[in-house]
Amino acid sequence: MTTAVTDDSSAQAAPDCHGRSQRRMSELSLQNDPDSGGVSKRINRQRHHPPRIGIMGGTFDPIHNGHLVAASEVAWVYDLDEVIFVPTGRPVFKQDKVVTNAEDRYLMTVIATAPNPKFTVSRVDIDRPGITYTIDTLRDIRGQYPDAELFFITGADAVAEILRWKDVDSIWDYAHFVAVTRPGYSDSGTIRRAPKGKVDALEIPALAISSTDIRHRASLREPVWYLVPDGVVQYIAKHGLYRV
Ligand code: DND
Repeated sequence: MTTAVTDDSSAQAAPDCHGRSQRRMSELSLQNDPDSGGVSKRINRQRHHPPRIGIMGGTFDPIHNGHLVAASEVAWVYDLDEVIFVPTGRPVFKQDKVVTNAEDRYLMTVIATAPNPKFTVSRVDIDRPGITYTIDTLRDIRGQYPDAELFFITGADAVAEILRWKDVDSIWDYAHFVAVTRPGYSDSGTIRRAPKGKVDALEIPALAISSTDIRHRASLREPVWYLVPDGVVQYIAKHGLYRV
């Protein structure tokens, strides 16, 4: 893995394997630097060459704070320059289920990610016709970022199924996989069965939030405040999503 690059020559802490201490030092010294020009300049100064890009794929029906914490935590630990959220078009494992139309899921993802300067949203899966497969997501993002180091972010439930994904043998060539787990989670064996070094497990603060539960609550008119960002609460209400 590439070591984090900073242009802060005063950073003296030895970087850990993910470059975290380098980043902390860089941020601290820039905060004290009267010429640093504030947050946006600080972020620009930290970009890596090649860029380190996270990809958070999901149905996002709807996107919730568990997804956002997972992406934020991986971005921090792996010192990513950007996390691209990629809402699925037609999710392969949910063909027998009702899924909210792609434009609503896309817009909720844009609203939820807007406040974070490192978060962006891609339409590649929505605009590609047919069933959504991660191998195609990775090919498309690789085409847009030919030099980048790619990190695909998954929850523990998704990674447990990864060996059943389309073209799984080729998937590993495109990205490093980071499986976020709740404290105390014990891996079902998927990570051990994946090619060596291709999947990391990263423990993140547990947020017992699921899209299924949010849809259920919304269908009963129960509050979903603080499970999803405020703008998503309002989008769900305004468009009458998940009402039965
Ligand atoms: P989901 O439908 O699980 O998304 O899809 C996740 C990704 O897997 C998408 O990019 C799919 O295209 C891809 N996939 C699935 C199946 C087959 C194939 C590809 C294939 O190529 O053959 P959700 O919206 O339900 O969840 C998004 C992510 O967030 C998942 O990784 C999920 O595990 C995770 N997550 C949480 N992480 C932390 N805290 C929570 C979470 N709830 C869900 N509370």
